[in-house]
Amino acid sequence: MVKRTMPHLDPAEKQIVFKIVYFGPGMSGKTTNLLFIHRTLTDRYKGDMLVLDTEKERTLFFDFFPVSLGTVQGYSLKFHLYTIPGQIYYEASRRIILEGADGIVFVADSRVECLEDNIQMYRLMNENLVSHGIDPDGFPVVLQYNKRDCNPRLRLGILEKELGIEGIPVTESIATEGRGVMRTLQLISKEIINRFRIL
Ligand SMILES: Nc1nc2c(ncn2[C@@H]2O[C@H](COP(=O)(O)OP(=O)(O)OP(=O)(O)O)[C@@H](O)[C@H]2O)c(=O)[nH]1
Ligand SMILES: [Mg+2]
Repeated sequence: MVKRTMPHLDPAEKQIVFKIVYFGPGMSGKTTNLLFIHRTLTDRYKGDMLVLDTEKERTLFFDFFPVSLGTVQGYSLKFHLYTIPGQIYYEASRRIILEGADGIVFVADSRVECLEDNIQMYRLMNENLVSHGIDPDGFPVVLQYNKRDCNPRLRLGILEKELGIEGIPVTESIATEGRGVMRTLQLISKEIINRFRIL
């Protein structure tokens, strides 16, 4: 049976919480995306950022922070942003962090030598979703081609073609400069809210 994901409704607190997970291979720029978002938002919209067990730039469990995005019919809308550890042997952590996700930003590494890592991690992500009872078809995912400043780089469209996922929303970014980062967050938020409306 395919489980429907639901955001976390908290009538007592009058808030709706959506969970967004930044997924992707090791070193693709997931933590860099979150750090930029955290720096960019003013205090009114964000909570503290939690960066757990980071050693030499690698995420060993997860990064997290909450974002507030105004109110809808008296409910405050919150997004909880998480990153997963991209190193291949942290599969168990990825599985735990993905639980209850309402949407995913897949941060791909545009360097040509990363083609296989991107494909492998995307497939692992889909297997992970299925293990949580979620059908990857129709689940909100934005594909972010990060590191567009690197050369030689993957041409746009190659991952969608290799993975058979044509039609998914795509962004380009240079997370270290913040380019494309907020646009990616806007896109995934929109995807999640649109889906929530029709559920
Ligand atoms: N040139 C370039 N470097 C980037 C870009 N985004 C991130 N980086 C660099 O890539 C390295 C890895 O970035 P992280 O954000 O730590 O990668 P991650 O995806 O969180 O990696 P894990 O936690 O190991 O899964 C860092 O040195 C970043 O500065 C980019 O757009 N261009
Ligand atoms: Mg990281």
